[in-house]
Amino acid sequence: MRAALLLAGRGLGNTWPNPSVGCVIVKDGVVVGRGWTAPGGRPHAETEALGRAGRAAYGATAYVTLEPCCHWGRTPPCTGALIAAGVARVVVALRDPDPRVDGQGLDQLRAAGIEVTEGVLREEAMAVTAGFIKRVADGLPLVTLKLASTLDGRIATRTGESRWITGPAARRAVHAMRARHDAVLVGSGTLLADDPDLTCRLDGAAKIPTVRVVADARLRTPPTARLFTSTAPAWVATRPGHPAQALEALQARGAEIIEVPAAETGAGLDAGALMRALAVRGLTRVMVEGGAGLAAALLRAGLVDRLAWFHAPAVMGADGRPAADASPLDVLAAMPRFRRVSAVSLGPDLLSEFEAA
Ligand code: AOF
Ligand code: ZN
Repeated sequence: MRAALLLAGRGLGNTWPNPSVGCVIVKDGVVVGRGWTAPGGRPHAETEALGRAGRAAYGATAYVTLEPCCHWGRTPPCTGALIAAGVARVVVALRDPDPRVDGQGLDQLRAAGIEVTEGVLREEAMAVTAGFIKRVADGLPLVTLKLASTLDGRIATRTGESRWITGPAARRAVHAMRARHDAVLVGSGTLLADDPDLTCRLDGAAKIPTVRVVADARLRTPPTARLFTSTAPAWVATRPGHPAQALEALQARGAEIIEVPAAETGAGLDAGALMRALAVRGLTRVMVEGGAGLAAALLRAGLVDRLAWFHAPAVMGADGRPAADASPLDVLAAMPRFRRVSAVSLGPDLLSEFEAA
């Protein structure tokens, strides 16, 4: 199952709206087939592993990180494939919360005389499958907020200079992080300041294109933005009511417009509605790369599941721009808190990763 979980990790960022699943088939103590969910979400992990195992799957044990599907979707059910191959035992980490499956896959396997074990390395499987589970169960994507700041939490000088605070190793790690997410999201301020293309540039990464999303209530994104020079999808989320001409100018550049209600405060979009709109479109894992306004809105709304904070060994001072904009806070009890799950040195910088506490 640990090997299957590692395989599932390979598909992260590549399988939305589907989960990334891993499957290892073992016969007489020997691995005869391995598979993980293919780019775009199909074929499923079990089909891939069974294809490699061939006739060796007969009488074998299949270790799968998620309950095999039992519905006819765009591919035939994996339960049918496991049964047809003559697999003797199926070990599953997690139940699939998709209402078309949700325990029925396990029932079908048992009814066919296959021995089923459930719940092996469940916690670890939850961590890999968290984005898909959140989309299905809560209608929200898993949100990772990435920040790169000085030790005193500053992301740019008062004149807006920000390139570069962290070193090359940290910046490469950011590209690897993008690769494990379905989409990268920035606020329009960051887009206007940096004109980033937000693609994942990483040697050797076989990756479906990462979706780039701009949260842009005021529709400030210019049709000339570098975002539109790449063929990877570009989505612009904005409030309703902008002139059709302005929307069409962006659509002509390939942008997909997503209408989201404005925040009640009047500044920006409603953060919860924005995230729900992204989940409805199938996104399971969204990485937020700033700026400070968007970061603050998401933190305030309790929508940040994971925090990836790069600290450069430098101090800017109080006139530098903060990582998250001032959000009025009178009592410590109201402050969003996180639990650190890892810390790693990247050249001179430190990457700490946190989960919502
Ligand atoms: C598996 N193995 O590797 C994955 C599964 O649209 P379809 O037909 O591809 O079905 C998508 C659903 O299949 C998805 O919502 C989830 O329940 C399951 N994903 N199942 O047995 C896999 N990726
Ligand atoms: Zn399946």
